[in-house]
Amino acid sequence: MVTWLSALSKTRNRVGAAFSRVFKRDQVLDEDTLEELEDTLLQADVSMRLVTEWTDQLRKSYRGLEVSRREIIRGFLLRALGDAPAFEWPQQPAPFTILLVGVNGTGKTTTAAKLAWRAMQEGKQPLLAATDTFRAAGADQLRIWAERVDCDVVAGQQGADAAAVAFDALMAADARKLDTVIIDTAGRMHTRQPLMNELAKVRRSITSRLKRDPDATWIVLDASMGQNAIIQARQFNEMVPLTGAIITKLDGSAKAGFAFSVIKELGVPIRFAGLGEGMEDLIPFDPEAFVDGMLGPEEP
Ligand SMILES: Nc1nc2c(ncn2[C@@H]2O[C@H](COP(=O)(O)OP(=O)(O)OP(=O)(O)O)[C@@H](O)[C@H]2O)c(=O)[nH]1
Ligand SMILES: [Mg+2]
Repeated sequence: MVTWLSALSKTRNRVGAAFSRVFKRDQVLDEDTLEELEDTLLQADVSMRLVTEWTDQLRKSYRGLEVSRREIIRGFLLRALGDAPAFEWPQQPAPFTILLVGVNGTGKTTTAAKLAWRAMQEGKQPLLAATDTFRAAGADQLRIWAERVDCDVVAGQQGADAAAVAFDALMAADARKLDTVIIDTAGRMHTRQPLMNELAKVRRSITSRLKRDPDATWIVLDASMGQNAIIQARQFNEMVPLTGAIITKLDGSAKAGFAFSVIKELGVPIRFAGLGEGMEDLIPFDPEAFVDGMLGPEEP
């Protein structure tokens, strides 16, 4: 199993040197050090607004002081990740229905299967729904993963109406008394209006069957996209109101700093994070582990 510390090594390598210079207790916090910190945070895809906010606070309060700054910065970062309680698989309503959306290749299909596996670890009985009917391979890929996690799957034929497949899956969940439905959707560019309309239709179909909106609509964001992911997410949010995000491929990215923008600028909690390709590498988002992974272990 991949750890936060190893998954975040690329981001940490990028920002580590600047952080460690800021943290040195015996050195006065001078303007050069602060500017270097600013630059490296920007390189890690923390937004300009947040970087300026943090360094301004450091400048105002701590310049020239010989204080332990690690805890101060750790505090900024943790506060920026908000105080949303960790996700817990709810008992009600049933079937708890998760709609996964996002641009092409971000990790939706594998994430759907990994979520099903997680749900099963929590004693849930999930059903996977493959509504990626654009390509035959879309459904096949989910079927293979579903087999691996030993989870039922409802899949549409190639070319079938994605909204109808979602509807059928919810009916099947009722018939089989399954308590959780995880709906994979085809990847789509946020700029392609017909495809975005189709996604809105999938959501409407879920709403009409459940008589309520999907219980979770999570956008799957690829960490290597950095700030671009925020632009995509805003467009998705217009068509299908998002209630959370999943960040995948943190292990391959040096731009993990965009996670702060997901919470601060998009205003949705990060529910899970992908730290690797294994089944167990999709784990509940843990703000403290994330921040410590970014800062690295405390130096003696
Ligand atoms: N290293 C790493 N790879 C991941 C992670 N999550 C997904 N992947 C890989 O990303 C690739 C794409 O994943 P898919 O699940 O097929 O992505 P998708 O969003 O369903 O793609 P489309 O359906 O084409 O839009 C696969 O090779 C996954 O194994 C992760 O957290 N870390
Ligand atoms: Mg897919």
